[in-house]
Amino acid sequence: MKRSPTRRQLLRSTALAGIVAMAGCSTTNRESNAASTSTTSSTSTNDSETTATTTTESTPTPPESIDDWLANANGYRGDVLRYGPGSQPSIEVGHPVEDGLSFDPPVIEVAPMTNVTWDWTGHGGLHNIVALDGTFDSGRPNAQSGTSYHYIFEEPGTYPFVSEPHRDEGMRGAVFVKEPPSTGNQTVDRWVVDSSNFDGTVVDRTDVDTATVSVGTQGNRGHFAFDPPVLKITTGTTVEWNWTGAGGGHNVVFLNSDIHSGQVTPESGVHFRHTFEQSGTYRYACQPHRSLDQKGAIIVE
Ligand SMILES: [Cu+2]
Repeated sequence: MKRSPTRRQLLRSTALAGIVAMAGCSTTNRESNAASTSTTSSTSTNDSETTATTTTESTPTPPESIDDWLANANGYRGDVLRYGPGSQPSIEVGHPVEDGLSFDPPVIEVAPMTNVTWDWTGHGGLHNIVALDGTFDSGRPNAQSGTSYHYIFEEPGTYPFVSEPHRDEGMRGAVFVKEPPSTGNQTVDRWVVDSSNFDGTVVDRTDVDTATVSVGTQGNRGHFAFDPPVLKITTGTTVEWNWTGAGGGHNVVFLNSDIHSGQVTPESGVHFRHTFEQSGTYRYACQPHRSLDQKGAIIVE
């Protein structure tokens, strides 16, 4: 019976350490407040807790759960639009959708050092762009179409933002900054990096004679994906493309080669087969949906 209070004390001190650590964390993240807070805070635990509370109240508060917060973002259906390294994404400010005014696209994923631009449409009156954690702020709201604001995201992280005049009406968005998914094969990575269902995985089918790719699976803001987007096989393997029947008419057209399925069809079923006799890296797309990033790659060993 002597052990339990000891253990409880231990847990308690761990919890306190957690609070102190969090306080430190929140002050360093918010530069402007950090300066004033650090000069006034003393060393006792009680003061640290008070400081943490004050800091949270006096700055815009990032949401505890980004998913819950984004559930009320106008125009957001769970699709995160990924932009590969070197791209220059732009977000429309004041895009009318069913549930009101939105950012379009509302949620994007970019690589570190990406320059993101917001362009005002002129719809819906005054807008500005304010990061909830204070990282960026376009200043006074403006209604003028042609207004734009940009910010270069250097650090990986999650950056939720709002248009302040419409923050309670769901005009929300977010920028996820992270290193792009990678297979280690640069040719493949560059080709499929924008495809939303690509996560860096190479599906290994080097053990079979026939491998299957689904055409028109969920992704890229609709049923505009190949699954798996990246497949590895050996020479002599036949790949068959199996249409799901979703997403409208698709086809399969290879880059720098005459391999293609020929027809654009919405019907479900296997409409194309190809046996790969030469090793190499093969890239292909669905022609009607190439601009939506319906892309795939085959690595033949
Ligand atoms: Cu397609």
